Amino acid sequence: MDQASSIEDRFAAALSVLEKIKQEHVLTFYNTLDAASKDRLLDQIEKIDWEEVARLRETHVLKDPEMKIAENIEPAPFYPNTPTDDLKKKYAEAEKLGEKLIGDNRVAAFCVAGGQGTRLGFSGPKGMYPATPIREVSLFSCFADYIRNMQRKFKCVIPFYVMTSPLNHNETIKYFRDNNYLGLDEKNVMFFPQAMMPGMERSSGKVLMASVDSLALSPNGHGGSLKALYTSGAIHDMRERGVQHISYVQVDNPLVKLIDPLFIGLHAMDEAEMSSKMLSKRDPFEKVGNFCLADGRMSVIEYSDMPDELAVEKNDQGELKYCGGSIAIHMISVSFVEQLNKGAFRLPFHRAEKKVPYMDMESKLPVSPSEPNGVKLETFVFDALPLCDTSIVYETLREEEFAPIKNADGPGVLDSPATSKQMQSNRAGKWLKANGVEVPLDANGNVDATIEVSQLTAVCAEDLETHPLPKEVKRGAEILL
Ligand code: UD2
Repeated sequence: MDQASSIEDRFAAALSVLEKIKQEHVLTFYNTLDAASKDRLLDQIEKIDWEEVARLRETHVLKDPEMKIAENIEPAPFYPNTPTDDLKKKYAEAEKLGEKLIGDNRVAAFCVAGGQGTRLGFSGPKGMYPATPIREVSLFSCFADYIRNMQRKFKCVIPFYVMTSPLNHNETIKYFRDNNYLGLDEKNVMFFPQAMMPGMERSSGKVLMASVDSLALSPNGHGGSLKALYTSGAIHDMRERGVQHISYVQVDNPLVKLIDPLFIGLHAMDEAEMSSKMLSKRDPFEKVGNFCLADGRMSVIEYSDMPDELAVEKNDQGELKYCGGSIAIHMISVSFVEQLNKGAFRLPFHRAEKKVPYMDMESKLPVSPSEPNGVKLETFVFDALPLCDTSIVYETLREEEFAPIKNADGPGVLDSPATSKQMQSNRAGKWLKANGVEVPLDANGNVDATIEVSQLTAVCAEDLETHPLPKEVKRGAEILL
């Protein structure tokens, strides 16, 4: 809608669209609102694709769409972490190419941080969560330090793009501003919010209201990043800078190798449009997506959609056949995002029944449901993989690269701050050991000390070679490097 349109015209246009799809109840209180609230509500309404909402109400809300798994599924091929003899030369060349691309300012870092972090029970943007074992620096700080390290090493600029959502956008920007952009140059950091989707009432498909002047909105899934990168101008900014490849990471993993020369090089050398890192699944039902070739196309089948009989299937060597777990680390080519957005690309929506807080339309009182009352709809970034002509998968190691913080601490809880901190100490211990330092282990093989290596100091074991190191780490010690 044209900015200059009068508020009356905007209201009339909104009403006409909403009446057609029988969602006009969202304007019930419009006439009682002041000018600012009218504008807020209309603004939300104008940003939503109501035709899509109407379609999804039929296909995904009033019924649970059956997930169709392709007829021909096989495990996806991948580049192993340790190269076989015939791959050694390629890996060496790929690493060189990756380093050249980084040094030539062709690579950007991109973090999707629009999620709500509900499971962790942290009220601020998740990137602000104090993640590391000693200094307790934030997840965003880990990424900023990583970028600073690589910029120093390769004498280059790595612009950092952060996707927020309207729910945490201002707070995220304030955090960076208040903390001097975490040591990065302000002009190389860009924030943009993803789009939102209205929650719908499970049985009626009616859009839920959060208050008299607001819909019950939530972020439209990390798949929304592929559109938001384009509509926000981030892709345009990358083009102006000469950036060709985007290193995509989630906000929750402090161990992620945000800028990885070998992975970047393999992606670029094979001219892939979108590539992924995988790790060997801990067990058949680990909550990570599964890399497959579905009718010959690279795909990730989310853990919740993977049929049990496939998940447990073994290969001839008695190992899990579908061992490749997706940890949501990707390289995405700038030209691929452009090509998607210039065409009419549409990622499939996934349905999740959730407790959606809403306003009771009779009493106007807020309700916090104790049972799932609504349906949230999200798209997933990995659903763009089948749209690629070429997509590669590279195997990483869990102990080197994956220690996500997803759940609040508790006995036996995985992917929590405590498990992540232990894994951060473990990786630091492994790097020290590789440099000749004695490191104590406990009965479970965990490092029996708290060790933190700032990403500014090192992003791999080799970075510690020139750093002053202790001869040994004492049991129970705290070591900060
Ligand atoms: C994701 C993957 C799972 C595995 C795992 C690894 C999905 C559906 N599953 O599970 O296969 O790779 O991660 O850790 O992705 N986000 C947004 N906007 C949104 C929703 C999410 O930016 O609308 C971001 C969020 O801030 C976080 C990331 O996406 O950085 C992951 O989101 P999640 O916590 O919903 O994904 P999870 O842990 O269920």
